[in-house]
Amino acid sequence: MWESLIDELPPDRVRVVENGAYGPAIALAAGGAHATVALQGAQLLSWRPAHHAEVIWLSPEAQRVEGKSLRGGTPVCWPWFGQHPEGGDRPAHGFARGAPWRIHHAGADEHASMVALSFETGPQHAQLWPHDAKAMLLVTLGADAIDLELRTSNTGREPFSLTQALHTYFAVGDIARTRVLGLEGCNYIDTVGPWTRRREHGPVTFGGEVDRIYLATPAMIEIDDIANARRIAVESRGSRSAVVWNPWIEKSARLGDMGPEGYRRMVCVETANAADDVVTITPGDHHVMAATYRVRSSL
Ligand code: TA6
Repeated sequence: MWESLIDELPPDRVRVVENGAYGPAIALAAGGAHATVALQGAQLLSWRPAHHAEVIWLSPEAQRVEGKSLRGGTPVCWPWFGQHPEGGDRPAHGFARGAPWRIHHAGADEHASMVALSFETGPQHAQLWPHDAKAMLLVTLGADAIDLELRTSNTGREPFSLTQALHTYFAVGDIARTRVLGLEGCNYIDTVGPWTRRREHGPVTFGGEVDRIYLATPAMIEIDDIANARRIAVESRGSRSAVVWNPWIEKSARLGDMGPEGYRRMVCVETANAADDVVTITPGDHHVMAATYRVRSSL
């Protein structure tokens, strides 16, 4: 994979597209697969592998708001997941997901197309999170898989703690006919109502709001999208926690941007460093958390 400036690459493989609703984005293509990543928040908006339908869910009511992530896709929760431990008026899921990211480099070879987007903390973030850090999201698209690699570098003089998530909304045919496999035996924090630690005994199924942080998770988790007769594999690196979320009816109504019955067509399975799974990065060091997604027919 050679690195280059985007305008030196074949435009059918990597190109900047101006999307009215979502702002400037990078369109990637490789081997019959297509993906789109918005520059705002480095948010994956779409991924269609060769021979499969769209895998990423984006709300029909997603609206671009400066400083906010769109509803759906893969919001990059960084440099914290959920509510900041010190509370206050800090935004949920950190400040990188709504911020402008820059194109750092891009590349294409006979197998894959990729783009690297970068984000650096600055004085405007000091009140929220007083650390010097750089985040790089590397999106690599092949014919049958997409890899999201989130690299955090400590560019300051003090160690810092980080929690984060690739908060991916996956498109499913019907949440009531969807299961998440691979979490059997894991402990989790149930955050619906008073936070309670429980143990998972079987496939995760959905008959109401589900919002759980699974701990000591395996590298491989699968979404059984029964209605679409497909399995979506979520293979993680640098992560020992995963979030499974579906807002169901009432929370969807409170969120207000899920679209009519949108909750039925999505499930979040998030590769994370969250809750007990906190990362500490010393000056000059870095940490990589990544997820590779693949789809296969389950017929
Ligand atoms: O990852 C699950 C979660 O933390 C839910 O509790 C819900 O808040 C969701 O993220 C979406 O958060 P957002 O701030 O994007 O509305």
